[in-house]
Amino acid sequence: MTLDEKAHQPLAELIAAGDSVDSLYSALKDAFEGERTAVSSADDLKALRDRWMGRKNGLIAAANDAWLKAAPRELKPQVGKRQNEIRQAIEAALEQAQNDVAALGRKREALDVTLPGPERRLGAKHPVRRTLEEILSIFRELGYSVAEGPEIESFFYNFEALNFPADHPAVDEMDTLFVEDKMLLRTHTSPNQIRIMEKTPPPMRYVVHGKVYRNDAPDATHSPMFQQLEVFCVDENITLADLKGTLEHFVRRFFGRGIKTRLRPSFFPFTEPSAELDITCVFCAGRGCRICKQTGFIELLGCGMIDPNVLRSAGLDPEKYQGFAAGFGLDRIAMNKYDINDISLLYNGDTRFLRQFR
Ligand code: 2NL
Repeated sequence: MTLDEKAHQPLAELIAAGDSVDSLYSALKDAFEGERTAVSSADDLKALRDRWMGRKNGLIAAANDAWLKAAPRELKPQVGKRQNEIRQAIEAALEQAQNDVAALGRKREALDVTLPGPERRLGAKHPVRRTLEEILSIFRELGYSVAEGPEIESFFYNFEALNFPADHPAVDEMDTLFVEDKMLLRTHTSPNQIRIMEKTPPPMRYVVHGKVYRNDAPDATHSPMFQQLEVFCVDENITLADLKGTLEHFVRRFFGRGIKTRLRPSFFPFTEPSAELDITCVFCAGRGCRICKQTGFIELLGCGMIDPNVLRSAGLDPEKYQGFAAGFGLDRIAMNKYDINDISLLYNGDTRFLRQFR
């Protein structure tokens, strides 16, 4: 006789045939557990619930009628207890199965390969970085090496080796951020050039670049940190003509063939003679506009022949070697190129600004 048949058979007859109350309920429970583990969908679950807990035709209802209600008086308490236990156990198991099936449904939804993927937030190359890379590639073409150096520098490398007189205003604590006595945040990238000259035999051609720091009040054109790029060349027989030719080549490659240059005498402690290089205004092609203040020219960089005192403090003989150097703020060039009117936009980390450079 199958279990289904037994569930409809009066209890007294089953016992007469050799079953017991315990064995009958254990068999029911085992059968339910077996069927329950096979459930893998909402339809399976509904079939299982109807088969076991259906009010009219369910197996538990059948056992209630054939076993409990028809039980001999002396067995009633035992059968009633087992009947209650199995009903509660099956209800609990069905509820658990209901949760499992729902979770399975959610998992299947997450695997819907036809849905669009999540949006990827792409980064963007910072305008100063773009400018830097473009400039580096122009100088690499000319055989220049690229170097970076420490941002915390000694007073010696930042000032003394660069021929600053002791009372130079740039040394003043108004401009320089000291870390401790005689150690400071570099105010320019030039100290790294001294380091390179000290350990490199001429000829040398280098671009040095990096962050520099000054104790300036921040405004639209000043930031306490900005980025500088300097180029220098040391060899025998280097003249002002080499400086001029190199910078003119750079300007035409970077800004375009139509740009004209002019050298204007200037002063820096570390170069002699010194000059500033102006270029015809890239916004009005030299006709005069708001950007160039109607002059037709914009100031691009400072430059000059490396002062003999600087060569000497780097261990080079100025009778044998000469050099030229030039330096500019990368931020200013990037602002020019991308028409950015406030330096703080470059450094406040606002992704809405940076996203424009994708
Ligand atoms: C400016 C001007 C300049 C240099 C930087 C330099 C470095 C050494 C020796 C000589 Cl080690 N010169 N660098 C020379 C002239 C100008 O920068 O206005 N920068 C923002």
